Amino acid sequence: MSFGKMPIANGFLTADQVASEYFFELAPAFCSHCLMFQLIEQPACEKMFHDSYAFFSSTSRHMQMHFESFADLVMSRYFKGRIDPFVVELGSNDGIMLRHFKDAGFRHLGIEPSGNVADVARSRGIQTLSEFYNLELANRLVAEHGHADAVLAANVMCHIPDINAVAAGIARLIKPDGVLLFEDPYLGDMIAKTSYDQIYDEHVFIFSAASVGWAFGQHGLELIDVMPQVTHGGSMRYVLARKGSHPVSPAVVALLEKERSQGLHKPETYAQFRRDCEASRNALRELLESLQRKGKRVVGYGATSKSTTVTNYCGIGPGHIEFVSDTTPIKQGKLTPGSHIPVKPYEDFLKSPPDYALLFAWNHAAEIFEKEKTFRAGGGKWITFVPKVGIIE
Ligand code: DWN
Repeated sequence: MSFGKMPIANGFLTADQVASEYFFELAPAFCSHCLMFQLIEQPACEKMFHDSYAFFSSTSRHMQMHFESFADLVMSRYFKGRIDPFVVELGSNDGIMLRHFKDAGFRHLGIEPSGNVADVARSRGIQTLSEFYNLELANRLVAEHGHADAVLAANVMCHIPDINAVAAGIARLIKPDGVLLFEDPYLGDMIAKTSYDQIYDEHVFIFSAASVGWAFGQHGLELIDVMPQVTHGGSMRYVLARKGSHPVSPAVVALLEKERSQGLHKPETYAQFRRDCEASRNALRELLESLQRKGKRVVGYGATSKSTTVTNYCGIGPGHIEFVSDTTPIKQGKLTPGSHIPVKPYEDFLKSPPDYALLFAWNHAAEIFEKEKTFRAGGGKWITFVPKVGIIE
């Protein structure tokens, strides 16, 4: 299916950059052979991940707690009995997870190609290299640091188009009994909730247990455990190890069966998903247009990467939304990619609360609703679009 012409999801821009804005066709596809759901065309990595990358992981308090518990799990379950373990994290961003390994005194290394977020990690004393991960880098790491006990990645693996180069690099880097743990938005959740906004330039793959098992199986790695996560609107944590080195949890077998009963292996499921996306787009546009006709003020909440797909696919612009509020300084004062809605600091939302707030950061709903009780109490209403378009009165 095609979502049409799309800009870089995190390509927040100034007015003078509008004329030269880059677009590509956002068109995902499903392969019934390897069961992968992926983009057909992806912009060059350097267009997306660079020294002014706009997303800093530590902007959410709930995500900080999530990564602390991820690190605790690795230390308590996978470091047990190991002498001087070494952990490598791919796409370590501002060090939100690795800081816990550093604080506990473990050997650690982050690989983060976006220089600005990597600098934040380095300033916190977290060992970080700004490079793209591949087999060549894996060879260098092994020569300089030895093999890793655990390789971690959170919301990163689905961003790397050359999955074979990364899988080969991980197979090279981990010890014979080492593990790979990674988590990403889960295909089963995206299909069930019509959360099509998970699809954008950075997310070249939306994984399932079946597609992960197939892709990493090509490199001698086997899925040994799976752990569903509530983060990012429904994610899956995958644990892999060298084939035969660890027992396979019954949770893997159960999830593979569940995916078949959900029809994730069938092309018809994706044909229905396309119809669901179209219905969601029409409903959101109609809702925003009716509010516009009534003269209501609508503000977007969270200038997320995901919202780039929503605004561009649904044709939402400054006529529908006055501004998008976001706490990230690098996004403020800029325009949203493609749709060119001004992004303003959160203080503007507080100063002049709108009639309606369109919850672009729906994956952080629990944290945001808790924080925004005054907005609700003052008569403000939330608009959501996942799993269904509607107003929360
Ligand atoms: O995979 C990815 C995920 C993990 O993070 C990346 N490709 C990029 C990014 O995706 P996203 O931009 O859709 O992530 P979030 O976490 O949904 O973005 C939330 C945005 O909302 C941030 O810009 C921060 C902002 N925010 C806010 O203004 N007030 C967030 C919260 C919780 C808030 O209270």
